[in-house]
Amino acid sequence: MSRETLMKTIHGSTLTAALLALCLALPGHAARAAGYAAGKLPYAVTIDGIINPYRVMSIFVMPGDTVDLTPMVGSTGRRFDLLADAGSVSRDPMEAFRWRAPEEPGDYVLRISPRDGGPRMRINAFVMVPAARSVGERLDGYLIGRYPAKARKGLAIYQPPRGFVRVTPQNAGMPVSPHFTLGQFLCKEAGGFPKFVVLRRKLLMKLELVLERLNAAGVAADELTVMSGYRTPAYNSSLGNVEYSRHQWGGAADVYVDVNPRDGRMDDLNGDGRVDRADADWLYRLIDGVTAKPMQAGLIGGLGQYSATRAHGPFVHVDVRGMRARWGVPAPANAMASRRGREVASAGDSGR
Ligand SMILES: [Ca+2]
Ligand SMILES: [Ca+2]
Repeated sequence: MSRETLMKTIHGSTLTAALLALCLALPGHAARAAGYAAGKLPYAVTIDGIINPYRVMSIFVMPGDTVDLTPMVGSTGRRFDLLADAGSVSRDPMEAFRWRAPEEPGDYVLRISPRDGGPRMRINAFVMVPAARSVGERLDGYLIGRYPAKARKGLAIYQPPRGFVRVTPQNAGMPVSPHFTLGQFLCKEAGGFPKFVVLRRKLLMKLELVLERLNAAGVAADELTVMSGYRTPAYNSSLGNVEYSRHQWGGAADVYVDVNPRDGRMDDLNGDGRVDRADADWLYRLIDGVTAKPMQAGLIGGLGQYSATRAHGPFVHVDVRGMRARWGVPAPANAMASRRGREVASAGDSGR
């Protein structure tokens, strides 16, 4: 793919003082374990309405899509530049940038930099290959399978994806957020490159929040192990999993903490000398409150907890389906959970 360098520079500035207040209210100032940094900048940028405080973030768009990027500078008067290595950039009357993605699928880079110096924000822009290019159940030879013909409850989040991110050995290691790489979310289906993945920015933001919360709780972890991220419908079906698993829409991850010792299994998070369901319970409870603040309301979703089996250690499922769902609720929380019976009961048909 040609990489004609098209550098567009336009300055942006301002929003309201109210937005700045929101920006300053972002979490990240709690005590953290040594060696971990949340990867946040001293400013934030709203990307299509979602506030991003991270030094690196990703957007997943279709060819020709437009994305609005608005630095949140409040009354500080700071001005910013946006440089894109492809596509076109304009500035709207609200002093926000609008980037139009190129027609050619691929991965591109946007950089937002304060004019008065300071660290830049890097946004990796993945222009997806349209699903319409599929031949049968395959895209460029890679088996995707068939998405459910009917969206669950008619919800838009269950419509088949419009496109897929092409993953090669060259871009699999690309960071998609400060502590996660694109390749971590690949489907576990065997086979060679190119592969394709669907991933949602909200999931990355939620996983970063979880990592931050872990460190605030004294667990010195600079990564989460993603046991399962994206699943193609073909792979999901081969697992015998529920038809509408959020993994198929790139909005779910099964994760555990494996840094001490790094042995391929969950760590002893609750410090009782054993690795078992109680550690998944511990992680579940930590994640349960991660979207409690109004700021994080956009990241709500499902949370489920799983015991170890012969095939895997204990882990926790996290997703950003946009509504609350809970399953595998830890025992001491059951009394509270039964009072929210409908939520727990409804999780069964929409879990994993
Ligand atoms: Ca471990
Ligand atoms: Ca334990």
